[in-house]
Amino acid sequence: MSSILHVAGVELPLERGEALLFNTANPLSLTSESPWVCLTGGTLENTAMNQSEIAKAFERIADLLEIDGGDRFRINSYRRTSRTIKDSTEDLEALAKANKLTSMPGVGKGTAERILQFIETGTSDVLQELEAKLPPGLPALLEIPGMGPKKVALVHDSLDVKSMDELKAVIESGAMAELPGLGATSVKKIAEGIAFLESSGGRTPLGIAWPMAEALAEKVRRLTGVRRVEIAGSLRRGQETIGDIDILCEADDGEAIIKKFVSFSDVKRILASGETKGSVTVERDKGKELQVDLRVVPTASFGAAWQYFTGSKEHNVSLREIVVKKKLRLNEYGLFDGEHSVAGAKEEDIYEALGVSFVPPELREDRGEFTSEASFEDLVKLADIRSDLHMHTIASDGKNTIDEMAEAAKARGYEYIAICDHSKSSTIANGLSIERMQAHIKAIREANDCLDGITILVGCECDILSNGEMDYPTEILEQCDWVVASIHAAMGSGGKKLSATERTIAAMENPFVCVIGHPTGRLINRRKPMDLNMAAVIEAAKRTGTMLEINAAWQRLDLKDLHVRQAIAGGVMLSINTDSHRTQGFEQMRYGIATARRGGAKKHDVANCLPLEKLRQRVAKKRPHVTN
Ligand code: DGT
Ligand code: CA
Ligand code: CA
Ligand code: ZN
Repeated sequence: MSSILHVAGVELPLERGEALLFNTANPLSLTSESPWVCLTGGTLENTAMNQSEIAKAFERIADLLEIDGGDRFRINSYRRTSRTIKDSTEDLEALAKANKLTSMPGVGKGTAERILQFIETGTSDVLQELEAKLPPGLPALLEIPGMGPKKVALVHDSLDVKSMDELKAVIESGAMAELPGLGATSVKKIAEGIAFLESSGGRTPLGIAWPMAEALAEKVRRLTGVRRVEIAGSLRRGQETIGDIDILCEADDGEAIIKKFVSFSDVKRILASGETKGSVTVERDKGKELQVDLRVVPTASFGAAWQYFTGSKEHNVSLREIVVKKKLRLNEYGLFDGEHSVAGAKEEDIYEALGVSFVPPELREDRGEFTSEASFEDLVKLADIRSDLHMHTIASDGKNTIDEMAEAAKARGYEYIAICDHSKSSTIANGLSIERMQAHIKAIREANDCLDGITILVGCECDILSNGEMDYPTEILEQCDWVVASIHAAMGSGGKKLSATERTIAAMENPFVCVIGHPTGRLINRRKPMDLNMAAVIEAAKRTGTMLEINAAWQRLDLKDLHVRQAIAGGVMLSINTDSHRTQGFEQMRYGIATARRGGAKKHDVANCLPLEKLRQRVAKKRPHVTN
């Protein structure tokens, strides 16, 4: 079973038990006064919980009830309500306001009251009672990939497991594998899930941290006496996950600024409050906190401090070697020759004074940025992007119409887009049957004819089946201007005929396949990448003239930075797409750009920086030539 999770304007199909884990990477519990409730732009929602959060809360009640050994009928009823809410095209809040919640299928008076309670308070008595009743360490086990409520209930009832540590103990002792219906393989998977959870749980995905950092930076910017505020650290470098947020502020009275900073309404805990540095935590998710460091520096040191606190540490260490060779001294206050300051106010001046090129923040990882081969010219940037070539509409699992997506893309200044709804085998994602796809193609062409100022390409996101074949026949694919081919099912490929690498390469052999969507299938902090031989994939991409996607959805960032490097070195063209399921999803392009830049991608490496005619030529090159 699976569900669709809505986060920050993106929707992801999830397998059972995954939703809650994902939950931990999502600041669902931010209150309505928090400026970053709407993560990828759009309007501020003035309710304690939005629709998808409420749907998830119902799902959680069902999960907890199931662990508690609750009544089957009740459990199913909560799950059904969750699905109803999730699938509802009507605005839950509007329904609630109009007192019409009971008009939804299967929603009675009691359920309506619970929904209302969630909207108004962000929680419900039922949920709180369940959480209080179960051993406190038990619900956390649901976050382990591979552990659904049934298994949690099983280990609790049979082995009296009440916490993560106790679960680890029964895995160690072999007792868990003895339980009916489990066995060594599934226990091994759960053990891997625990290891994965523990290794990745602490860092915050870029797409969560970035809007939070911006909102906080903006608050600091509005304080009196503040001249300039910038973001530093791993966030400025566009790293896929963030340990803590670093903010730099130019002002004279540091202590006064820090005092105000640590008393922001968002602050959960104050870790430090001094004359130049304040360190706090803000709530990222129920129980999870994200650290934010603010440093206040004078004008003369701003550039030096920005350079220093942008890091990475490894980049700074390498830079220091150059500094030492020049018999200079560099710290967060400036670059010095003896007592004389050589540079400090501007970051560029520091690099210049050291005789090296200014290194774009995304490339400050000590991955060869100081070598003579390094070139930063034409590194791709947001302004170079002319289109988005992977998005969904209400035809499959998106939330907006073709027109709405096109209008939003036009408003962003795009010249063209490709509508790429799911193919027939993606039943979870309401994939289009051949008949529906035929009608959809017509609808896209019509929308294109009616709308000026942007070209809407007919596209699809066609599943790569487990045997490596495409989910649509040639007669559909050849009608598409743009075909994204993706693996969505049977990722494990254990026991299957073809490996993920073989499936991917088989898809690339298809002349209509333009690009491989989210090539490794990973979900940051949640699902490991498929076991893909990247070198072989890149080689085949080059040979067949197929592009590789940088899926910009922050949950994916797939290809990731190092793969981008590898692909470019292999002469493969990239396409940076947001895979948007609603108009707000377009905002995520910046995460894809950051990833591309970290991989050293230049404007000419990116397909959606091409004018439409050039893109069409590239697509045509791979296709069979009709001669007559
Ligand atoms: P994060 O927070 O783990 O995602 O990664 P960063 O890079 O943001 O690291 P953070 O927040 O600990 O420190 C911010 C920057 O400050 C870091 O990138 C480089 C600089 N920095 C911190 N500690 C040191 C250090 O011991 N030596 C040098 N050279 N730089 C440091
Ligand atoms: Ca940091
Ligand atoms: Ca820090
Ligand atoms: Zn997609």
